[in-house]
Amino acid sequence: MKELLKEQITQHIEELSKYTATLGNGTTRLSYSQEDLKARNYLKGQMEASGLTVREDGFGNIFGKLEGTIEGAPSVLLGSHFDSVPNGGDYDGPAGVVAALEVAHLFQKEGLKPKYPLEVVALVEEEGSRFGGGLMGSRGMTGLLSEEEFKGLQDKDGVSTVEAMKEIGLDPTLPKRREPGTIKSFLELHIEQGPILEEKNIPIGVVEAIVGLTQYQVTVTGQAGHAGTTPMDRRTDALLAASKIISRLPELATEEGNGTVLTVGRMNVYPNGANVIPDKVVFTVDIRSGKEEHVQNVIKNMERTLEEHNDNGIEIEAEQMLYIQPKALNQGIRSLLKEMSSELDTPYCSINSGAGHDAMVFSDVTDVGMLFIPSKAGLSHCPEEWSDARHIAQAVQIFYEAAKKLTEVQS
Ligand code: HGY
Ligand code: MN
Ligand code: MN
Repeated sequence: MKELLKEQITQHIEELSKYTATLGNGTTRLSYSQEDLKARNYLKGQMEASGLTVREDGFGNIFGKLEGTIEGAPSVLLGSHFDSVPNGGDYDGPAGVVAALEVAHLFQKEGLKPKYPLEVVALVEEEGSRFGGGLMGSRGMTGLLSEEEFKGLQDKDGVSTVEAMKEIGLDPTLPKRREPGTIKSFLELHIEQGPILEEKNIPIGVVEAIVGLTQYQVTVTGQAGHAGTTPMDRRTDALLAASKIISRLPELATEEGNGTVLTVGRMNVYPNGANVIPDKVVFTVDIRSGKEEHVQNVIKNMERTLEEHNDNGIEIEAEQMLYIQPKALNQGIRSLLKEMSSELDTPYCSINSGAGHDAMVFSDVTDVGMLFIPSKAGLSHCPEEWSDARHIAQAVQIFYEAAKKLTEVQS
């Protein structure tokens, strides 16, 4: 079974990797893009082929459901996201969606009759690459993102979520928020995106906790001017001010210590002309730590740093796009995943997540379990990202055994 499963997984990943706006230079699959639509149609086809009832919600999240024998019972939900960062890898998100597809396929092949429904989900906009913030599909489902906030989101060209959905034929009027009582548990496979499992040569990580994270969008405003005729002492240069701020921010995380990290990952300069003094700079600040107090401290010190530079005509605004506390995952499911790994003679270890995941959002409303598999050279969010289909197959088998218990398959 393993070899066939591995082949099937490889095929899924290869097919999904074609749906990118940057073929040959990593996966760029933004939410509600043409690449999203192609991946969406593929995933829906695979769900239907496994006998699942397929639907989409008002965010464009895709669900494939195998009904249970208990009428109206909550689902055991498995899945991950299928959007990407710009020029990202083939596995961040899709590894988890593909694993969920294959668990459902095994349920169909074995003719299993679960008491509780088994449901596969492919989530949108986890990365926030198009509309900012991130974890949009799962936050929308759980009510962490309101309908108004969702409708107010726009991409860098001013296209709203609702307009973008309609452009690929999605219906934003479909039900959005999912009643918490309709999810019995949530399982997510994800690539580790770090070096630990590979260095330990262990195929499976059982995730114990996920870091807390926040993301800000900072706007620095100055005055545009002519690069040649404006004396140096008469400038209000937004890019110069932003550069001074950005050079200081990473030190705030280093000074906080305890594994706290800070990243300025995206920056736009306006009007972006070589002979024009910039009048506006917009950049992002991503702060994470295992303990909430460290995130809070860095936020406080960042705000103080911004205040210090808010002078001489420079104006600074900081908008919080996302804030999620650190999350410990469900003890019962962690134990179940360890037990199933042992029964399958699959080596595993406990691990914490430095990356954010939809699992951390669902942990507010249901019991959540998460498995990691090794990332080659610990690389992710880049075209070099790679994981072994054999490890995905091992995770599928663990989830398959766990899902049989969680859905209370009738023997
Ligand atoms: O940013 C993250 O941790 C995830 O890849 N969205
Ligand atoms: Mn991811
Ligand atoms: Mn990611």
